[in-house]
Amino acid sequence: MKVGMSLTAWVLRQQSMHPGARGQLSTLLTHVSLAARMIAHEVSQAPLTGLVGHAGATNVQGEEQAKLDIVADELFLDAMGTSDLVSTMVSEEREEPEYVSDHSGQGHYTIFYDPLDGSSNIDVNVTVGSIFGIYRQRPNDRGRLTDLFRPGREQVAAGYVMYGASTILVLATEDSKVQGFTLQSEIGEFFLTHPDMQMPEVGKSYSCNQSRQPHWSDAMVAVARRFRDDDVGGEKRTARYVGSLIADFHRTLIKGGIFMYPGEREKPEGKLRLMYEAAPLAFLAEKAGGGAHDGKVRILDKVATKLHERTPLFIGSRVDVEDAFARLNG
Ligand code: AHM
Ligand code: MG
Repeated sequence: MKVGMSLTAWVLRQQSMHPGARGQLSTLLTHVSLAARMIAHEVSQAPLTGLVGHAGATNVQGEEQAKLDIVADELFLDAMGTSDLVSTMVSEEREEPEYVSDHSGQGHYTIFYDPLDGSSNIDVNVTVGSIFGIYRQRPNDRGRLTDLFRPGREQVAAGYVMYGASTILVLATEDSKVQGFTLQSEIGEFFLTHPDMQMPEVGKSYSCNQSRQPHWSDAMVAVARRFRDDDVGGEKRTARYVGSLIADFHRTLIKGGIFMYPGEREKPEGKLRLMYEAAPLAFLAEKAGGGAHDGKVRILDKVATKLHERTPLFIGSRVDVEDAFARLNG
């Protein structure tokens, strides 16, 4: 194996480029890596340890919790909580924000996270992921609920961990490009395998749950049909839909194309959550040269009015998301 740069080395190098930095974000990212490694271990062993199937409870969205949802949520909370730098954590699995005690008084960060997105896929050994977005708290607003309702463009770092054939951590900070690290599980370290990730301007696949079409607006039906029928560089596009957001987004990030989870007639807000699904991925998409909107508004400009707010999501290659926007609003 050719050894690349480790995540630890990358984080320290980023820090050294900012002489005044106190290393807080670096510390946070090493705790994200710890959470990722612990959850990756649980995911890989789930059929052996019995952590498959439902836990028998429902979360705040009224969705059935998988056993691993609960385990991953606790691991993520513990791993980030011990950093002493986070004082507020908002999880898909918890109705209210979790206020973590920071002994150092340095807990100036808030994290939104989905500990295990797509967890129903665990039972069939399909890729799942964790998603996170980190905000620096506003000094005058610390500890107040108002500090949680912020546009995604204010994230200081965001990313996801993909538990697939390999475990891959993809992240960006406010002043970095998008970086992808692959876990060497025997050594227990992530190595930089996808430096400075850039999304192709246009892609050859489109991704949406076509079975929802009867619930879509006429404009949305036309958008999906246009992606199916029009050529890209003389070739027809192909449809790709895993039904696990991180798997669908990761493919879109690397190969280009568009992922769409639109609003529906009876559910105009769609399915996906703004703060811990759409906003972190939109942060990465834009950093990689792509884009993300909800059909009307840029995702990173949206301000939630409730913690678990949902949003329609169109995300991917710049040309493709602009095209969808134009057709939805034409
Ligand atoms: P979850 O947060 O309850 O796991 O649901 C989110 C998942 C995403 O991973 C995926 O993109 C979407 O739900 C799939 O929804 P559908 O089954 O309606 O196509
Ligand atoms: Mg989710």
